[in-house]
Amino acid sequence: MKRKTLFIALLLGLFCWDLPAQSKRSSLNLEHGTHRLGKRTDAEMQRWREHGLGQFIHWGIYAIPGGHWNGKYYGGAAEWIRSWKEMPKEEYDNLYKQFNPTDFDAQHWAKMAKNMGAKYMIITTKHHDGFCIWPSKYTNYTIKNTPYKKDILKEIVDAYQQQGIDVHLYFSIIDWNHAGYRSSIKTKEDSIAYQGFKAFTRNQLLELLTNYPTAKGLWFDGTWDKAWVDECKFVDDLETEMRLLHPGLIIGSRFRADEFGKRHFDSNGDLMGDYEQGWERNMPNSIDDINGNDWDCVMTVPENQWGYHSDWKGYVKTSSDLIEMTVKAVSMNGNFVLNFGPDGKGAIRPEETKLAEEIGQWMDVNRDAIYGCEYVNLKKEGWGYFTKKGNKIYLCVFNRPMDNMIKFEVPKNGFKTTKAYFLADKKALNIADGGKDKQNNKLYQIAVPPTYSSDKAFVIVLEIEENPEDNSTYQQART
Ligand code: H79
Repeated sequence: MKRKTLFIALLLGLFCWDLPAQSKRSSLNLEHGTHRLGKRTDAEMQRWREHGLGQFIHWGIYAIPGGHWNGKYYGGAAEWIRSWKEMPKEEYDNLYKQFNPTDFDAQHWAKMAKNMGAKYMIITTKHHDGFCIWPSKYTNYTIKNTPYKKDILKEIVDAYQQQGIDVHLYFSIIDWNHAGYRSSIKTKEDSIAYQGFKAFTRNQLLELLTNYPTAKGLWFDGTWDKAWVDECKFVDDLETEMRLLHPGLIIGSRFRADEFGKRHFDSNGDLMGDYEQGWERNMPNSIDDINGNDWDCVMTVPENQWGYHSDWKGYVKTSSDLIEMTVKAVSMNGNFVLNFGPDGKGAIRPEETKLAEEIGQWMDVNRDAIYGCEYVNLKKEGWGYFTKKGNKIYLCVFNRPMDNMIKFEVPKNGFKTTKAYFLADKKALNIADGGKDKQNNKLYQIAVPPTYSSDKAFVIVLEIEENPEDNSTYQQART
C-alpha cells in the first residue's frame, strides 16, 4: 500500500515537473465557487473602479435610541442596541411607530456627499433589525407603517442620482424581525421556518432590484450565519437570478459561500463576486495583500459606530486621517467608503458635516489624484503615496520631510520624467537627478520650497514618458 502511494506521488511529481508555477496550484472542480477568474472588464465595473471615494449611510430606527436606553449608555455599535440585554426586544421592535424624521432632506444629504467628493453611496435598506426603509410588500416592518410613511429609499436614490452619485444598496441577510430567520438550523422546525425566510429574502432582493432599477450594486452584510453559508446552492442561484434581472449589477465577495463553506475566496483561493468586500474598518498594508483584485474599504469616523450614537467615545478620526485613508486605498486600487450615521430626525451630526466639508475642500483641489487613479509600481516612500492616471503620477505628501526633499526611485527601465508641479496651483518644481543606486535605479528628488505651506497633504504632479520596454511584473499582471 505504501509503495503504491509512493509510486503515485512520483508519477504526479513527474507530470507536474514542467508545468508553469500557476498550473501546479491544486484546482478543485467547484460547483459553487467563483464564476469568473480575474477582474470584470465591463463599463459598469470600470465606472465603480474609478470612484475612489464613496459615502456609506447607516440609517434606521436604531438612530432613535442613539446608543442609550433608560438613561444607560450602550458601548457597542449603536445599530446593535437591540441585542443589548438592557433593551427589551419588544420595545425596540415598536420604535418604528415613533420614526418620523422631520429633519430628513435627501437633497441636502446628496449635496453634502457631492461636496465631499463622493462618487457613489451605499445606503442601508435593511439592517440586522429587519426594518425596511422602503415599503416592502413582504413585511409590515417598513417605513410605510411609520408616521413618516413615505418611501425614504426612493427619496435617497432620486436625490443622489440627481447629483450624479451612484447608489448601491446595503442589505442585511440577518433579519431579527422575521419569524423564519435562523442563524443555524438545529431542528426540523427550524428547517421549515428557514424555507420561508429564504423565499422572503429572495422576494425582497428581487423587489429592490425591480423597484430601484438604477441602483448599481448590492452591498451584503450578515452573511456569515451557518444557516446561510449552508445554503450555497440557493444563494448561488439567487445571485445568477439577480444578475440576469439587472445586467451590470455589482456584488462584493460577502454574499455567498462555496460548497465547503468558504467565504469571500472559494476553496481554490479565488475571489467570489466582483470585488473583495472584507476590508471593514481595516486596510491592506501593501498591494501584495490585494492579489490583483478590486476592493473597497468601509470606514467609521469613531472606532466602531455605524448607526447614530449620540455619544462617541474613544478616538474620532480627523479629516486628515480620512483623506490619508482615501489616498492610501486609491494607491492600492481600492475605493474608500466613509460612513455617516444620521440621527433619528434625519439630521447629519455637526462632526460629520464638518468632516465632509474638510474632505470636500481637499478633494476640490486634489481630485485629479483620486478619481480614476491606480497603483504605481514604485518603492514605497515615507512621505506618502503614489497614484497614477495616464501619463501623470501623483505624489501625495502626508509627511513632509524635514529637508523638504521628496525623493523617489524609478527602476532602471522605468519611465522618464522632466516635469513636476504642484497640483494645487500648477507652480513648476525642479526635478533633481540624484544619480543611480547599486541596482541602477534612477534616483530623483524634488525640492519643496521651504516657504510653501499647506495644513493638509499636498500633491505634486509628475508628468512621465513611459518606456515601451518597461515590462515590470505589475504591468504584465494587470487585467
Ligand atoms: O453594518 C455595520 C455593522 O453593524 C455590521 N457591518 C457593518 C458594515 C456588522 N455586523 N456584525 N459585525 C459587523 C461584526 C460583529 C460585531 C459584533 Fe458586536 C461584536 C457583534 C457583537 C459583538 C459590535 C460590538 C456590535 C455589538 C457589539
